[in-house]
Amino acid sequence: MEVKVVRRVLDANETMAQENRQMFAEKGVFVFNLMSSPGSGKTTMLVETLKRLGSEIPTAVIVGDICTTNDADRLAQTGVEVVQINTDQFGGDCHLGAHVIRRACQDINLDAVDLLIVENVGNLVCPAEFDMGEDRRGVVLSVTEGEDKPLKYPLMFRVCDMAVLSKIDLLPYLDYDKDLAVKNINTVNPNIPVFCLSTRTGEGFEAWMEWLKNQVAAKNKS
Ligand SMILES: Nc1nc2c(ncn2[C@@H]2O[C@H](COP(=O)(O)OP(=O)(O)O)[C@@H](O)[C@H]2O)c(=O)[nH]1
Ligand SMILES: [Mg+2]
Repeated sequence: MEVKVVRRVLDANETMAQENRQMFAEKGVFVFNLMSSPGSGKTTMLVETLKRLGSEIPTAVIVGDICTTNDADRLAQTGVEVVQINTDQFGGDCHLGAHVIRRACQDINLDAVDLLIVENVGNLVCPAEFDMGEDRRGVVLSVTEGEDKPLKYPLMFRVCDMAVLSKIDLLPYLDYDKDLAVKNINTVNPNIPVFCLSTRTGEGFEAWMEWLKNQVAAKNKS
């Protein structure tokens, strides 16, 4: 019985995700869903990304958290349009479902943006199960989380198109095997690029920015 209920929730989400995908295609918006456990550095990385993008690509951000507008406030300081979703209004969900994204898009002028970035609720499990109609998914894993997390939470790494190994400025202070972490990510998903970067020092940022810009350009061409 319970399994059927869960199935229905996922089916309903899938239907709405396809409708979202159609809407994003019609509007010519590339949608990137960024996921990770809480505190791995998503907001910090996005703030730096938006600063570096400047006016090059018109961008909007949807940010999900259970409570507070802290992240939206940080992101809005870059000047981009930001919509905060607090999932406690939707039962405290640990992820952003397709219906929530649809609702948030009503507050964004999709005709005016080419890139929509979604910072998902901090969680390495649930967000991986919910398609929102995005074009690409990314996962951030910080070096303080241990090398083994891709093996422990494989679905998240399997559904993603890229991964970021964040906070590499901390490596000198840690007993952490960066190569093993990258190997574990590629064991779960052999084809995805892994960007090792630090928002603190800017190391590795160019490669990630280039990947993002190429993805947006590829969608605009198609
Ligand atoms: N040393 C270091 N700290 C970072 C880096 N990126 C983020 N942080 C810190 O990690 C904490 C969590 O970052 P935040 O962006 O809020 O993570 P989120 O929960 O994934 O959005 C904050 O205290 C950040 O200052 C980094 O590249 N290096
Ligand atoms: Mg955040």
